[in-house]
Amino acid sequence: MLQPASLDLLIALRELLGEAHVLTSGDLSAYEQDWRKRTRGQALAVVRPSSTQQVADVVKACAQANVSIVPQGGNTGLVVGGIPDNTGAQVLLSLQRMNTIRAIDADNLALTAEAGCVLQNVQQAAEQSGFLFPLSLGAEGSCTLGGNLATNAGGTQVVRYGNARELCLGLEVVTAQGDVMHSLSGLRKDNTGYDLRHLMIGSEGTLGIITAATMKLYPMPAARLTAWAAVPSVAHAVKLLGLAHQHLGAGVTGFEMMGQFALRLVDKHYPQLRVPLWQDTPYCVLLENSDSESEAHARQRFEHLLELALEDGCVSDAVVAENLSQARNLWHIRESITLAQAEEGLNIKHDISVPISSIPRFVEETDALLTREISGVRLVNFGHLGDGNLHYNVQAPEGCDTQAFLRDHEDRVNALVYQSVKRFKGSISAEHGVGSMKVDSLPHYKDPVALALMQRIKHALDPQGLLNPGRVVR
Ligand code: FAD
Ligand code: 2HG
Ligand code: ZN
Repeated sequence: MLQPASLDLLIALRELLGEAHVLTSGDLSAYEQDWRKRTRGQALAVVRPSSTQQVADVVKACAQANVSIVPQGGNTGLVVGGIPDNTGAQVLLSLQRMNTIRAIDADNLALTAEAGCVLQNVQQAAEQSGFLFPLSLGAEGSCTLGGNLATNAGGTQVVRYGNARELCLGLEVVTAQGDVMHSLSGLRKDNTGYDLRHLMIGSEGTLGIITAATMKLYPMPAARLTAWAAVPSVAHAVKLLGLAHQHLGAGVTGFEMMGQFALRLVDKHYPQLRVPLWQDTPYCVLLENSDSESEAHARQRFEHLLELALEDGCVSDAVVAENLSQARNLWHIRESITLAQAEEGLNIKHDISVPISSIPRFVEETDALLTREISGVRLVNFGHLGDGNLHYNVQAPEGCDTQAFLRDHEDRVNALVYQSVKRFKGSISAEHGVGSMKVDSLPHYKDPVALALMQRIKHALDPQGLLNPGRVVR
């Protein structure tokens, strides 16, 4: 039975948005269940505003009723941060109808888009105007620009262009009080006080609701070449990264490493992708080289790099994609690891970063700890080596009951991995955020003064605790 106050709020929301955009019945799993299907919540209502003013009005109505709000974009987040809890008392605010590209300013190399724009649509809009919008990740067909900024998403081009944060010039945000902060300036320089844009980016919907953003564009490179290399060890992959930086300079736009078991899973679940070179090597690397001159220039520099790497022994074999379709297939293999892991069954994810120089020792020591502790454990190690960010995931031993594995081992596995991360001065969340999955671990691994400041900022901006409570900080 709904409380009278909740009923009043539903009436107010329907008046603001219309019946069709305040959902309380039917199949709401797309909004209430997380991408990995590990958690299901229940919302008082799913609301779908179509303008910044409507978002502000919804926030004001919720604030008056003291009802909390969970903002949601594409619901592809991996840390259970964008679904409601199971009380049936929260409003799930979907930004999906706010999907207009507002402007492209060619001379300022900038694009302004609403928060609910799907990332792939933003990339395509940039491309149609002759520009590159470089943010790229496996979920780009369904994640949204607002979600990317709220999580400070990384992806596969960070080594050259940075995270979502580095790409953002300005934001429009609805505050916890329902006011609108208009800061879509597109300025590259503005030192008029605290940078609230950077405070909002990565705040996972706990400080404000992003409704639009102005993002940087780049000239389209003349050529992009992709190579796939077998490397004898993680240390050799790091060495190859150094060589790539030295010989390709800013041309290095992607540098991904994939362990043999991660590729075995892709081969098992998606054999049509024909994973190259994986059977005889512990790790493979996917490298992308962008060139502002020509394809011939790019190929010559790339081949020179790979010759040096083969001579040096840090690469044992390599293939360079001959054309766009081969390059796309190589990237498709890399992007399919998450899906192949999901096909294999429930698993434990870690999205860690340590200084690149420490990656080989981190992997060696943590592999040894886990394999000693849990017999038969399978390690799915892959990720953005160019950024020092690994998805150091753990799959249950073959044939075991995965639910039981998670129940019996998840906390211990997390503690072992996080303590190892701490020893190497790393981060327990490099790109996916904290959400609710890591909120209780954070106090053990974050500087206590930094955490206390975060709590004070949260309280100052959202004193009623209405925006995505229980996520990031408690
Ligand atoms: P959601 O999942 O809807 O929300 C994520 C968080 O942001 C929640 O806390 C939510 O409350 C908040 N939020 C959403 N929209 C707003 C808004 N407008 N204002 C305020 N808060 C908001 N992530 C990476 O960083 N790099 C990767 O390479 C990567 N690859 C992925 C591959 C796959 C196959 C999948 C499933 C996920 C991957 N992710 C990756 C994780 C995920 O796609 C990103 O975190 C993405 O940025 C989330 O966007 P979204 O629109 O789906 O956000
Ligand atoms: C990626 O880099 C994503 O593919 C997902 O960040 C990582 O599945 C994962 O653990
Ligand atoms: Zn990633």
